[in-house]
Amino acid sequence: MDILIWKEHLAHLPLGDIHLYPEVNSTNLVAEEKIKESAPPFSLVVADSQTEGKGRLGRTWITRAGTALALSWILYPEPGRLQPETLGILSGLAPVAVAEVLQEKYSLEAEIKWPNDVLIEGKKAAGVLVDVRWNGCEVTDVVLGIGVNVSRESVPPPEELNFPAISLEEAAGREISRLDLLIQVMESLLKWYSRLVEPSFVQVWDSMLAYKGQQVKLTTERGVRGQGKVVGISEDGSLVLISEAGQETKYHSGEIQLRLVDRS
Ligand code: BT5
Repeated sequence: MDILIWKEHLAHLPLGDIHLYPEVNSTNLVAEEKIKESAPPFSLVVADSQTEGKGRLGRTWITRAGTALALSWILYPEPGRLQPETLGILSGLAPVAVAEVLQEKYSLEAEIKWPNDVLIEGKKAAGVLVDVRWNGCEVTDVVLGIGVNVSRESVPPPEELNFPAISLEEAAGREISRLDLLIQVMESLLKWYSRLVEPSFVQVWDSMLAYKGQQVKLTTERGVRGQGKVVGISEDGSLVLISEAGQETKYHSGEIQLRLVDRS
Protein backbone atom coordinates (compact mmCIF):
# COMPACT_ATOMS: atom_id res chain seq x y z
CA MET A 1 0.00 0.00 0.00
CA ASP A 2 1.56 3.27 -1.12
CA ILE A 3 0.20 5.60 1.53
CA LEU A 4 0.80 8.83 -0.39
CA ILE A 5 -0.81 7.55 -3.58
CA TRP A 6 -3.78 6.09 -1.72
CA LYS A 7 -4.32 9.32 0.17
CA GLU A 8 -4.24 11.35 -3.03
CA HIS A 9 -6.81 9.07 -4.70
CA LEU A 10 -9.16 9.21 -1.71
CA ALA A 11 -8.96 12.99 -1.39
CA HIS A 12 -11.96 13.72 -3.65
CA LEU A 13 -14.37 11.79 -1.43
CA PRO A 14 -16.45 13.74 1.13
CA LEU A 15 -14.79 12.06 4.11
CA GLY A 16 -13.34 13.43 7.36
CA ASP A 17 -9.71 12.77 8.18
CA ILE A 18 -8.05 9.89 6.34
CA HIS A 19 -5.57 7.75 8.31
CA LEU A 20 -3.60 5.09 6.46
CA TYR A 21 -1.21 2.72 8.22
CA PRO A 22 1.08 -0.14 7.19
CA GLU A 23 0.10 -2.03 10.37
CA VAL A 24 -2.20 -1.51 13.36
CA ASN A 25 -3.64 -3.72 16.08
CA SER A 26 -7.19 -3.18 14.83
CA THR A 27 -8.55 -0.38 12.66
CA ASN A 28 -11.65 -0.32 14.90
CA LEU A 29 -9.46 0.30 17.98
CA VAL A 30 -7.54 3.04 16.16
CA ALA A 31 -10.85 4.59 15.11
CA GLU A 32 -12.00 4.62 18.75
CA GLU A 33 -8.81 6.51 19.63
CA LYS A 34 -9.50 8.97 16.83
CA ILE A 35 -13.02 9.54 18.19
CA LYS A 36 -11.53 10.35 21.61
CA GLU A 37 -9.30 12.88 19.81
CA SER A 38 -12.46 14.45 18.24
CA ALA A 39 -12.10 13.01 14.74
CA PRO A 40 -14.49 14.71 12.31
CA PRO A 41 -17.48 12.73 10.99
CA PHE A 42 -16.83 10.27 8.17
CA SER A 43 -13.17 9.91 9.11
CA LEU A 44 -11.55 6.79 7.76
CA VAL A 45 -8.89 4.45 9.15
CA VAL A 46 -7.30 1.95 6.77
CA ALA A 47 -4.50 -0.51 7.48
CA ASP A 48 -2.48 -2.80 5.27
CA SER A 49 -2.32 -5.42 8.04
CA GLN A 50 -3.78 -5.97 11.50
CA THR A 51 -2.14 -7.77 14.39
CA GLU A 52 -5.33 -8.04 16.48
CA GLY A 53 -8.13 -7.63 13.94
CA LYS A 54 -11.48 -8.00 15.68
CA GLY A 55 -14.36 -10.18 14.62
CA ARG A 56 -17.71 -10.24 16.38
CA LEU A 57 -18.10 -11.57 19.93
CA GLY A 58 -14.39 -11.48 20.71
CA ARG A 59 -13.39 -13.51 17.65
CA THR A 60 -10.33 -12.67 15.54
CA TRP A 61 -10.22 -11.33 11.99
CA ILE A 62 -7.03 -12.06 10.07
CA THR A 63 -5.63 -9.37 7.74
CA ARG A 64 -2.31 -10.19 6.08
CA ALA A 65 -0.24 -7.37 4.61
CA GLY A 66 -0.88 -6.55 0.99
CA THR A 67 -3.78 -8.97 0.55
CA ALA A 68 -6.97 -7.41 1.85
CA LEU A 69 -8.95 -4.33 2.77
CA ALA A 70 -9.26 -3.49 6.45
CA LEU A 71 -11.05 -0.25 7.15
CA SER A 72 -13.03 1.51 9.84
CA TRP A 73 -15.39 4.38 9.17
CA ILE A 74 -16.44 6.84 11.88
CA LEU A 75 -20.05 8.01 12.00
CA TYR A 76 -21.85 10.34 14.37
CA PRO A 77 -25.51 9.79 13.53
CA GLU A 78 -27.45 13.02 14.01
CA PRO A 79 -29.69 12.99 17.10
CA GLY A 80 -32.91 11.10 16.58
CA ARG A 81 -31.80 9.43 13.33
CA LEU A 82 -31.12 6.03 14.87
CA GLN A 83 -33.18 4.79 17.80
CA PRO A 84 -32.54 1.51 19.62
CA GLU A 85 -35.40 0.01 17.54
CA THR A 86 -33.85 1.02 14.21
CA LEU A 87 -30.25 0.30 15.07
CA GLY A 88 -30.51 -3.09 13.37
CA ILE A 89 -30.65 -1.24 10.05
CA LEU A 90 -27.14 0.03 10.62
CA SER A 91 -25.77 -3.53 10.57
CA GLY A 92 -26.94 -3.75 6.95
CA LEU A 93 -25.11 -0.65 5.76
CA ALA A 94 -21.65 -2.11 5.15
CA PRO A 95 -22.76 -5.46 3.71
CA VAL A 96 -25.16 -3.72 1.32
CA ALA A 97 -22.45 -1.27 0.22
CA VAL A 98 -19.85 -4.01 -0.29
CA ALA A 99 -22.22 -6.48 -1.96
CA GLU A 100 -23.48 -3.80 -4.33
CA VAL A 101 -19.94 -2.93 -5.42
CA LEU A 102 -19.11 -6.60 -5.94
CA GLN A 103 -22.23 -7.14 -8.03
CA GLU A 104 -22.10 -3.95 -10.08
CA LYS A 105 -18.37 -3.38 -10.58
CA TYR A 106 -17.03 -6.94 -10.53
CA SER A 107 -20.05 -8.98 -11.75
CA LEU A 108 -19.75 -11.20 -8.67
CA GLU A 109 -22.85 -12.88 -7.29
CA ALA A 110 -22.46 -11.46 -3.82
CA GLU A 111 -25.06 -12.25 -1.18
CA ILE A 112 -25.52 -11.19 2.42
CA LYS A 113 -25.60 -13.77 5.17
CA TRP A 114 -27.65 -11.95 7.80
CA PRO A 115 -26.75 -9.93 9.65
CA ASN A 116 -23.57 -8.79 8.01
CA ASP A 117 -21.34 -11.25 6.18
CA VAL A 118 -20.83 -10.97 2.44
CA LEU A 119 -20.73 -14.32 0.67
CA ILE A 120 -19.68 -15.33 -2.82
CA GLU A 121 -20.37 -18.89 -3.94
CA GLY A 122 -21.61 -19.50 -0.39
CA LYS A 123 -18.22 -18.58 1.13
CA LYS A 124 -17.32 -15.55 3.20
CA ALA A 125 -15.53 -12.80 1.27
CA ALA A 126 -16.10 -9.95 3.71
CA GLY A 127 -16.99 -9.47 7.35
CA VAL A 128 -18.35 -6.45 9.19
CA LEU A 129 -18.05 -5.35 12.78
CA VAL A 130 -20.22 -2.49 14.02
CA ASP A 131 -19.12 -0.92 17.30
CA VAL A 132 -21.75 1.46 18.67
CA ARG A 133 -21.57 3.83 21.64
CA TRP A 134 -24.65 5.16 23.39
CA ASN A 135 -25.66 8.01 25.58
CA GLY A 136 -29.01 7.03 27.04
CA CYS A 137 -31.23 6.19 24.07
CA GLU A 138 -29.11 8.10 21.54
CA VAL A 139 -26.31 6.64 19.47
CA THR A 140 -23.34 8.98 19.89
CA ASP A 141 -20.81 7.35 17.62
CA VAL A 142 -20.39 4.33 15.40
CA VAL A 143 -17.30 2.59 14.08
CA LEU A 144 -18.10 0.54 11.04
CA GLY A 145 -15.31 -2.00 10.52
CA ILE A 146 -15.05 -3.83 7.23
CA GLY A 147 -12.64 -6.57 6.20
CA VAL A 148 -12.57 -7.82 2.62
CA ASN A 149 -10.46 -10.71 1.31
CA VAL A 150 -8.98 -9.46 -1.95
CA SER A 151 -6.09 -11.68 -3.07
CA ARG A 152 -5.94 -15.45 -2.60
CA GLU A 153 -3.33 -15.05 0.15
CA SER A 154 -5.87 -13.15 2.27
CA VAL A 155 -7.86 -16.30 3.02
CA PRO A 156 -6.72 -17.88 6.29
CA PRO A 157 -6.09 -21.64 6.41
CA PRO A 158 -9.21 -23.77 7.05
CA GLU A 159 -8.24 -24.55 10.66
CA GLU A 160 -8.53 -20.81 11.46
CA LEU A 161 -12.03 -20.51 9.98
CA ASN A 162 -15.47 -21.06 11.49
CA PHE A 163 -17.05 -20.77 8.03
CA PRO A 164 -15.65 -21.35 4.50
CA ALA A 165 -13.92 -18.29 3.07
CA ILE A 166 -13.03 -16.98 -0.39
CA SER A 167 -11.17 -14.05 -1.90
CA LEU A 168 -12.44 -11.68 -4.57
CA GLU A 169 -9.59 -12.51 -6.93
CA GLU A 170 -10.34 -16.22 -6.67
CA ALA A 171 -14.03 -15.60 -7.33
CA ALA A 172 -13.47 -13.10 -10.15
CA GLY A 173 -10.57 -14.96 -11.74
CA ARG A 174 -8.63 -11.74 -12.20
CA GLU A 175 -6.56 -9.20 -10.34
CA ILE A 176 -8.39 -6.60 -8.30
CA SER A 177 -6.95 -3.26 -7.21
CA ARG A 178 -7.44 -2.73 -3.48
CA LEU A 179 -7.36 1.03 -3.98
CA ASP A 180 -10.11 0.98 -6.63
CA LEU A 181 -12.15 -1.31 -4.42
CA LEU A 182 -11.69 0.98 -1.41
CA ILE A 183 -12.86 4.02 -3.38
CA GLN A 184 -15.89 2.13 -4.73
CA VAL A 185 -16.83 0.82 -1.28
CA MET A 186 -16.55 4.30 0.25
CA GLU A 187 -18.72 5.79 -2.52
CA SER A 188 -21.31 3.10 -1.94
CA LEU A 189 -21.19 3.57 1.85
CA LEU A 190 -21.70 7.32 1.49
CA LYS A 191 -24.65 6.78 -0.85
CA TRP A 192 -26.38 4.21 1.35
CA TYR A 193 -25.69 6.02 4.61
CA SER A 194 -27.67 8.98 3.26
CA ARG A 195 -30.56 6.62 2.39
CA LEU A 196 -30.39 4.42 5.46
CA VAL A 197 -33.82 5.20 6.82
CA GLU A 198 -35.57 5.06 3.43
CA PRO A 199 -37.59 1.90 2.68
CA SER A 200 -35.47 1.32 -0.43
CA PHE A 201 -32.48 0.50 1.78
CA VAL A 202 -34.11 -2.48 3.47
CA GLN A 203 -35.54 -3.58 0.11
CA VAL A 204 -32.06 -3.72 -1.41
CA TRP A 205 -30.68 -5.51 1.65
CA ASP A 206 -33.54 -8.01 1.40
CA SER A 207 -32.89 -8.56 -2.31
CA MET A 208 -29.30 -9.54 -1.50
CA LEU A 209 -30.19 -11.93 1.30
CA ALA A 210 -28.67 -15.43 1.18
CA TYR A 211 -30.67 -18.60 1.96
CA LYS A 212 -34.11 -17.17 1.09
CA GLY A 213 -36.68 -19.96 1.43
CA GLN A 214 -34.09 -22.27 2.99
CA GLN A 215 -34.04 -23.71 6.51
CA VAL A 216 -31.57 -22.02 8.82
CA LYS A 217 -30.68 -22.21 12.47
CA LEU A 218 -29.86 -19.19 14.61
CA THR A 219 -27.49 -19.82 17.47
CA THR A 220 -25.92 -17.84 20.30
CA GLU A 221 -23.21 -18.96 22.69
CA ARG A 222 -26.03 -20.29 24.86
CA GLY A 223 -27.46 -22.56 22.14
CA VAL A 224 -30.09 -22.53 19.41
CA ARG A 225 -32.29 -19.39 19.45
CA GLY A 226 -34.50 -20.18 16.51
CA GLN A 227 -34.96 -22.21 13.38
CA GLY A 228 -37.09 -21.82 10.28
CA LYS A 229 -37.21 -20.85 6.63
CA VAL A 230 -35.76 -17.48 5.73
CA VAL A 231 -38.54 -15.06 4.72
CA GLY A 232 -36.59 -11.80 4.52
CA ILE A 233 -35.49 -8.64 6.30
CA SER A 234 -38.14 -6.62 8.10
CA GLU A 235 -38.28 -2.81 8.06
CA ASP A 236 -36.19 -2.58 11.27
CA GLY A 237 -33.38 -4.77 9.91
CA SER A 238 -34.39 -7.91 11.79
CA LEU A 239 -34.49 -11.31 10.12
CA VAL A 240 -37.88 -12.96 9.62
CA LEU A 241 -38.09 -16.75 9.78
CA ILE A 242 -41.19 -18.88 9.30
CA SER A 243 -41.66 -22.10 11.23
CA GLU A 244 -43.13 -25.29 9.79
CA ALA A 245 -46.39 -24.39 11.57
CA GLY A 246 -46.45 -21.12 9.58
CA GLN A 247 -45.52 -18.87 12.51
CA GLU A 248 -43.34 -15.87 11.57
CA THR A 249 -40.74 -14.66 14.09
CA LYS A 250 -38.40 -11.68 13.91
CA TYR A 251 -34.84 -11.90 15.19
CA HIS A 252 -32.57 -8.99 16.08
CA SER A 253 -28.90 -9.44 15.30
CA GLY A 254 -27.19 -9.01 18.71
CA GLU A 255 -25.09 -12.08 19.37
CA ILE A 256 -26.70 -14.32 16.80
CA GLN A 257 -24.95 -16.55 14.26
CA LEU A 258 -26.78 -17.99 11.28
CA ARG A 259 -26.17 -21.43 9.78
CA LEU A 260 -27.84 -23.30 6.95
CA VAL A 261 -29.53 -26.48 8.14
CA ASP A 262 -28.17 -29.54 6.37
CA ARG A 263 -31.17 -31.69 5.58
CA SER A 264 -29.35 -34.34 3.58
C1 BT5 B 1 -16.59 -10.70 11.29
O1 BT5 B 1 -16.62 -11.33 12.50
O2 BT5 B 1 -16.81 -11.20 10.22
C2 BT5 B 1 -16.21 -9.23 11.40
C3 BT5 B 1 -14.89 -8.98 10.79
C4 BT5 B 1 -14.58 -7.50 10.77
C5 BT5 B 1 -13.17 -7.26 10.36
C6 BT5 B 1 -12.89 -5.81 10.16
S1 BT5 B 1 -11.33 -5.56 9.45
C7 BT5 B 1 -11.42 -3.85 9.77
C8 BT5 B 1 -12.06 -3.71 11.12
N1 BT5 B 1 -11.08 -3.71 12.18
C9 BT5 B 1 -11.22 -4.80 12.96
O3 BT5 B 1 -10.48 -5.05 13.94
N2 BT5 B 1 -12.24 -5.54 12.54
C10 BT5 B 1 -12.91 -4.94 11.41
P1 BT5 B 1 -17.13 -12.81 12.71
O4 BT5 B 1 -18.44 -13.02 12.03
O5 BT5 B 1 -17.07 -12.98 14.18
O6 BT5 B 1 -16.06 -13.71 12.00
C11 BT5 B 1 -14.82 -13.94 12.59
C12 BT5 B 1 -14.42 -15.35 12.24
O7 BT5 B 1 -14.17 -15.40 10.83
C13 BT5 B 1 -13.15 -15.83 12.90
O8 BT5 B 1 -13.41 -16.46 14.12
C14 BT5 B 1 -12.56 -16.80 11.86
O9 BT5 B 1 -13.16 -18.08 12.02
C15 BT5 B 1 -13.06 -16.23 10.54
N3 BT5 B 1 -12.05 -15.40 9.87
C16 BT5 B 1 -10.99 -14.75 10.39
N4 BT5 B 1 -10.34 -14.07 9.44
C17 BT5 B 1 -11.00 -14.29 8.29
C18 BT5 B 1 -10.83 -13.86 6.94
N5 BT5 B 1 -9.84 -13.04 6.58
N6 BT5 B 1 -11.72 -14.29 6.02
C19 BT5 B 1 -12.74 -15.11 6.35
N7 BT5 B 1 -12.97 -15.56 7.61
C20 BT5 B 1 -12.10 -15.14 8.56
